[in-house]
Amino acid sequence: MAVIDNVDTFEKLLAAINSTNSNGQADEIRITQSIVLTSALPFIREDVSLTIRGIGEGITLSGDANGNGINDEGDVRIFFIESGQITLENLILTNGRAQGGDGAGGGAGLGGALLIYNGDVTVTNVTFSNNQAIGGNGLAGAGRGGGGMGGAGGIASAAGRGAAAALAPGATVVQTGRAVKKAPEPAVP
Ligand SMILES: [Ca+2]
Ligand SMILES: [Ca+2]
Repeated sequence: MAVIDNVDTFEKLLAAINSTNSNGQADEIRITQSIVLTSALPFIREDVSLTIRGIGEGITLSGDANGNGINDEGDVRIFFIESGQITLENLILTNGRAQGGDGAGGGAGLGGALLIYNGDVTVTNVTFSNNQAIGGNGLAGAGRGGGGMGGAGGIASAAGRGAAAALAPGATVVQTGRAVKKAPEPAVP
């Protein structure tokens, strides 16, 4: 098992995900400082199992990529889980943003903090706060695509489009411990 300790910057977190994804081992990434993502992280395509754990109280991962302290355009989703047995533990996920693509009808914005495309995900003692999922802009004023629907306070059910988290059909998630919305997560119709 590979343990990557003292992850305290965005660059280290990015490198840790890239190195654990395909190393043939079960891994643990230990985050020791709160981190603001400056761009989207790599997809998690873990080959065995991976635990991402905050060490200590109040370890926060923020999607506030443009660094202005609010959740707005230019911010990013925090985790995209494509595969693997994944555990997220002792973390606060905040200011994550999923923005659907623009175009005819507009794309759905899925899972502001956490999008689980596939895999088995366990979420333990994780707080979701101030995340948004926003549909893209449609053509000719047709309006926005589906976004921010359902599950604003936690993890949406299959095919949900939750502001905090969304699961694709077939993905599974187990949630234990704290998972509390701290601030309103506006849904954009
Ligand atoms: Ca691995
Ligand atoms: Ca921002």
